[in-house]
Amino acid sequence: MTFVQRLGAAAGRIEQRLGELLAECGPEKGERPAAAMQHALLGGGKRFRPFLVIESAALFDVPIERALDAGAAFECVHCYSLAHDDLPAMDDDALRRGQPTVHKAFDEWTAILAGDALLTLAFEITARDKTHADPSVRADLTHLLAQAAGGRGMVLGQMLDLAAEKRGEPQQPSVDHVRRLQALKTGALLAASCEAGAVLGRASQAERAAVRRYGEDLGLAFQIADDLLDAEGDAATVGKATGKDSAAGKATLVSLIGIEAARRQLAEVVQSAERALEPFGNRAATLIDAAHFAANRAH
Ligand code: GRG
Repeated sequence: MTFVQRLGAAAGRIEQRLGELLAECGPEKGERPAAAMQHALLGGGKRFRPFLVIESAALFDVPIERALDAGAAFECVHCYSLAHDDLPAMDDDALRRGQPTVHKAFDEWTAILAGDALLTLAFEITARDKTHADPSVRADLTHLLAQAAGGRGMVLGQMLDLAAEKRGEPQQPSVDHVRRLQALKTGALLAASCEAGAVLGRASQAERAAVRRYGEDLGLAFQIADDLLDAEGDAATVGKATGKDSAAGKATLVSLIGIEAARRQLAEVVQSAERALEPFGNRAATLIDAAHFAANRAH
């Protein structure tokens, strides 16, 4: 099986489980938030974060069935962040995953509430005993996800991004500033997804730290690839508007150091991700493929 086939097969399982979890824990069918949450959560997306949870857990012999719910929780947070990011007050997008964004398909207040409900659903899932039999593992997962999503993680990254775009702060963003912003906005959830697999597998501290380091490099690679796609990709392939960063005068790694240097940095972080997984030998082959996929993706 190629990497893309493996990702696609996992995405099918994840999609199915997300639908089941929405039915089990989400609002009653027919209620307005249910339809909007479904729009935000189902029918598209690479499901890369749950895939990372599943594959990191597999390093520690955790079968996919025992990693699906934790992965689904990470995807709920990711989909909430996309629904909110697309709002007019934030990035103002009409297209996501080749479909109308949630506020275009419904309206703004519904998109805000559906996002809120998805974020909350994520923590309901990590707290459920179906997610893991051991309450200390559930508490660890909940803590990890909250830290990655919150005011020291993704929300702070989004805040820095919007402050730069809408308030011109800081006036001359440095490469370090952009890297920190991106590590928080995109990297925090990706790194935590990898770490969650180690939590599910009750990995040692050293193993957990190695998987985390891999996840941080992967997050950087993912974001540099996103900047390159925005600079070079076309909307039909990427599934959302491109060229937005330069149109908004946004500082990205690409705008600060140029396409060629960004490509070199991308290759370096992929190598660093590979090094982090050396202790796992051949068992880490799929995660190494995942780092290459994140770096070379076309959407
Ligand atoms: C609203 C608190 C809050 C945060 C939003 C995730 C995010 C933060 C903004 C999304 C903007 C963006 C395009 C970020 C770049 C990287 C990224 C997260 C891309 C989308 O993730 P993919 O490619 O999407 O995994 P799919 O559709 O495959 O799930």
